[in-house]
Amino acid sequence: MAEIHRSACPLNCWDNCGFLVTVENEKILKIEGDPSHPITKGNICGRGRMLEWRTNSPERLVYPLKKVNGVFKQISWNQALDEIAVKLREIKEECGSTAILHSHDYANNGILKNVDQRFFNCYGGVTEVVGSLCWGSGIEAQKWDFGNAISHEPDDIFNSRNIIVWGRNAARTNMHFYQKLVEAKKRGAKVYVIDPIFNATAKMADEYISILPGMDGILAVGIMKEIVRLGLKDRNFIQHFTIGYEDLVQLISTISLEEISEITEVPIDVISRLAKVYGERPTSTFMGLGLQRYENGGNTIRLIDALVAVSGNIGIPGGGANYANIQVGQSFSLEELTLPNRRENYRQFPIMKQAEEVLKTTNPGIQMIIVTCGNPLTQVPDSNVVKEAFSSVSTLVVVEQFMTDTAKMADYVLPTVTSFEEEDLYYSSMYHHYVNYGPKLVDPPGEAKSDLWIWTQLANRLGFGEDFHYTRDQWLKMCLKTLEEKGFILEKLKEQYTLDLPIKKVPWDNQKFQTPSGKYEFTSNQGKLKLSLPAESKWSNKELFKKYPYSLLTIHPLRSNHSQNYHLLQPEPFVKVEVAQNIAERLNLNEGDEVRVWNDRGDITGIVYIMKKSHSNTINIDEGIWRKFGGSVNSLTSSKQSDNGLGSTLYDCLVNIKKQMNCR
Ligand SMILES: Nc1nc2c(c(=O)[nH]1)N[C@H]1C(S)=C(S)[C@@H](COP(=O)(O)OP(=O)(O)OC[C@H]3O[C@@H](n4cnc5c(=O)[nH]c(N)nc54)[C@H](O)[C@@H]3O)O[C@H]1N2
Ligand SMILES: Nc1nc2c(c(=O)[nH]1)N[C@H]1C(S)=C(S)[C@@H](COP(=O)(O)OP(=O)(O)OC[C@H]3O[C@@H](n4cnc5c(=O)[nH]c(N)nc54)[C@H](O)[C@@H]3O)O[C@H]1N2
Ligand code: SF4
Ligand SMILES: [Mo]
Repeated sequence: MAEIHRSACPLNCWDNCGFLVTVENEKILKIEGDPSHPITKGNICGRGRMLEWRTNSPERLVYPLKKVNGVFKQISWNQALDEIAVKLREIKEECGSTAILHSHDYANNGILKNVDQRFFNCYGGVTEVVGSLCWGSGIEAQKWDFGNAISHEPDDIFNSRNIIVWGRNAARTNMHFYQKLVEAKKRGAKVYVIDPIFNATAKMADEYISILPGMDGILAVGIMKEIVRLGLKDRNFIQHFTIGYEDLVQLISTISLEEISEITEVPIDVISRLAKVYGERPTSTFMGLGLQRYENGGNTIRLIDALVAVSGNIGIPGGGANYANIQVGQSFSLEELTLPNRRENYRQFPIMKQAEEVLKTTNPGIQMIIVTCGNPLTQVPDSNVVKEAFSSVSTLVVVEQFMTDTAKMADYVLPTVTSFEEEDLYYSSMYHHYVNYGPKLVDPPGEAKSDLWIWTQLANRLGFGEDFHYTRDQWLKMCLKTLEEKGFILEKLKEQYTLDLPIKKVPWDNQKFQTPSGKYEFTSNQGKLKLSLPAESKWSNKELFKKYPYSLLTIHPLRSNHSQNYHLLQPEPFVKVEVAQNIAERLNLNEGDEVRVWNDRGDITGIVYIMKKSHSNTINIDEGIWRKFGGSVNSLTSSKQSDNGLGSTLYDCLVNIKKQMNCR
């Protein structure tokens, strides 16, 4: 008989939805939204529904595999784990433990997914990846300005008079925020979307502002100039709760509104109108992560934060510089779980530069890469270099559910479970403050095992098994240690399936910031605000712009979470090259034409679609597509780091495009 169980979405996403999962005869039949979830209220997206297929797919990896003479052979778990353990022991003895690179991302929001870090720390410490392809420069920027990157609770949007959606593709990537936007608009709020692409969120907005990619910080300067000129600044907030305002005043005097309009390609009257919108408090700003994947990304977020501060929209209901909500992740006792003090030695590579570092670093050189919760061959920038680096090491181990581009390159592939096959807690530090519980609902197919089981088995073989001998409840309680003191207990979460964390709902309402000065810092110890440009633009690199006159964005796909769903889609996916109308006109491109897009790093071919209202000279190819379907688009992107060091510059990318001759 079919039974319906409550559960949760494990995907790396803003929304962290509650699920109702139908199970019959030990099989997942259907995934729907849980109407009782306080935020996600029964609505989920196709990526969530497709987890049924991710679990039941005949393409699932179900046995450990070893590559012998270029061909994968099924082996036993004992053989796989024994051989990997021997290598780990030998490498540590001969070269030191940092000759191992742990390459990972955050493909699964389960808290126990962090146990891999405990394993590597207890092993002695390895080479770790630091920074983030995703949101790194924005988080760092908000830490400089506010001391932390935290957002208003979702329903606070109903207190806003105006809502600015700045570089967040809400209708596609953050559906419950989008639903709240629609509701807020119905209740009378005005919605403004600033984005180079006229996306589905722009369609519902009161006004769409199109901008040259990477120039948002300069636009924020223009808006601040107008706020000051029109006498709309919040004198009281600036005087009592901030430092460094004089530096900001000096900075905005170095550029004219005409210059700003020319650089950003936003008309002066629009800039002026936005100043009035900010002055008409409360105005909330919802920044997306698209904004900061540029070399100037940190400074861009800082200038937008400054705009929110100058206009007096910080610490008030309906306001806020909403970017991420890392107080969610910070609530857990992750150090209890990961044991960073157990490292005897460690080394760090910036995540975007991991491949270059593998190729050039010595003493010790990387002897082995272990990949968890990531698909670096498609997701890490400059993927031709990633391929070279990952083929250069003697042993590549990939823990996976499917034969991805990265898994294909591995020497050992270890099959892991999906979220319905193990128990975990799911949280996302991107949007809301609820944690969800996901019980184990079915057994895994074949010999697939949980990541936790794999680390435990390897730890047993390497002599630190006692650090892994806990029950699931004990593991989960370990993560909740500090929260339990505040009455947030596992038993209650298991009973209710979702609980809200005891965290700030309107950040900075007491005007006490977590910065060194305790104030909002226009000027931080880390540096002053600047007028900075992306690395690849007509204003910053004229030579490059002559060769490559178009900006390439590679935004998140509608129907896939990064690379996780492409192989499950019908009809089979292909590379869609979306071009601005002016490019189509200039190059005489029609929808359906095959084109080649290239730069010095690589090239890709795909089929033309025309974006009728988007910013001139902009191209988009959604990220995540596998090699067998024509990817990866990351063969074009740059591995440069952002200005504050922790972020990627994935969207800071100039390319050229050409119609392919039909030689068939
Ligand atoms: N469907 C779907 N949803 C997802 C994901 C997914 O893969 N698929 N991934 C999840 C993850 S991990 C993340 S990080 C989030 C990301 O969520 P978002 O931040 O919404 O996603 P992005 O695709 O990075 O792009 C956001 C928007 O930024 C715009 N943009 C790019 N450059 C600029 C610029 O210079 N200025 C301005 N103003 N806008 C710019 C893009 O055109 C796009 O509309 O989405 C999550 N949700
Ligand atoms: N060009 C371009 N590149 C991008 C981006 C972009 O906007 N443009 N976005 C960047 C962003 S925001 C992000 S967050 C990254 C995401 O990069 P990744 O996290 O690497 O991408 P995913 O495709 O989500 O997942 C990687 C793999 O993890 C596996 N996996 C899922 N669950 C588990 C599990 O429980 N255990 C293990 N061991 N594996 C599991 C999946 O099968 C999948 O193959 O990509 C970045 N790359
Ligand atoms: S991918 Fe995001 S929106 Fe879709 S079901 Fe999962 S958490 Fe919800
Ligand atoms: Mo991300």
